[in-house]
Amino acid sequence: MKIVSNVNIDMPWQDKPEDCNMPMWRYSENPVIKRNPLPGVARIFNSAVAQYEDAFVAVFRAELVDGRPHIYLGHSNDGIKWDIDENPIKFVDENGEEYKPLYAYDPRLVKIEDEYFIIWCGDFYGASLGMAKTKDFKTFVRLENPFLPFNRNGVLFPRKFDGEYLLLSRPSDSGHTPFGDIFLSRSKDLTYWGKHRHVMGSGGNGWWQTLKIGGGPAPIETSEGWLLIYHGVTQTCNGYVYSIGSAILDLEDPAKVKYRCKNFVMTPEEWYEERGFVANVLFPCAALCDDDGRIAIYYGAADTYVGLAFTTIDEIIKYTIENSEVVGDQQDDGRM
Ligand code: BMA
Repeated sequence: MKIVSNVNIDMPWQDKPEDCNMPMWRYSENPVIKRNPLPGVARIFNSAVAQYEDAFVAVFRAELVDGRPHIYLGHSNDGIKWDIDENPIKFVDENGEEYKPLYAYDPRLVKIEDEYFIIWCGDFYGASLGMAKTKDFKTFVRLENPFLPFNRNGVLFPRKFDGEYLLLSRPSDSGHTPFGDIFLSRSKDLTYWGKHRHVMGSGGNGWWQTLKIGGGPAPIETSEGWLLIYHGVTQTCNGYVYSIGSAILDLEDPAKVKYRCKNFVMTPEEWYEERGFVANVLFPCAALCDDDGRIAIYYGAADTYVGLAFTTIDEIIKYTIENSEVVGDQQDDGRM
């Protein structure tokens, strides 16, 4: 299996424990970011990591002591111990004027050619996608909002397709959204987005994802297709439960689902996933992968902590294919 890696330095890793019978396993020292990580910040979770030069950078969703989320920058040599800036990232607009999001959460961080893009959910008269780019992690240029409200879970593909950027998103409402499918949109200039396609819906036979789904880390390119790690939500009498799932999208046309795992690959089990500000939430936002096919996933746990989980490309692709059930995803006729 070939993989397009995004890391060429040592990255966090632990081999699969012998007693683990799932395709993804947790870091034994989780959570990697604990409560009250810096003055004025109560919790960090749902955050993204990437290699920058010979180390790692992170964009953290930091929930302040007034309850509002903002994005903070962090640096780390090993991807585990983090130096986190004391203040939120300062954005400028394309004219160099300061731009301060009212709030910003659930950032993804994606490198495309020599630029890094941060995509988050912010306020544009309701929950909407925000986007910024940087080359040096010093100047962050905020771009136009890609879509009208309401939308969440914006995830760029790590390369262009015939000169076009591809963005996954999940149209939503402005609250706790009891529905939601993943869509794909294209843009030549990161300003005007179109050629929208439906990728996959909630539901199917996997009961863990019946309510809504949303993209997670930037998809990983493999010879089998694009590995999409995402979150799926089910509703219980005690509230929503967020698990992690996997699918493989067509390499040339990622709006087509080749395989979709009917089982979750990870679901809340540990104390830091079941107990916190919002219990029972696993929210993956980033995946590091090296040339050996090792994958390290950063996920938010219970809207309170950052956790790390591992898999390998062979393991997760095999599990996804063996347990695949593509249900109701390819019914585009007369709808596009
Ligand atoms: C979603 C988002 C996530 C959060 C999740 C569970 O709607 O707001 O940031 O982790 O709810 O509370």
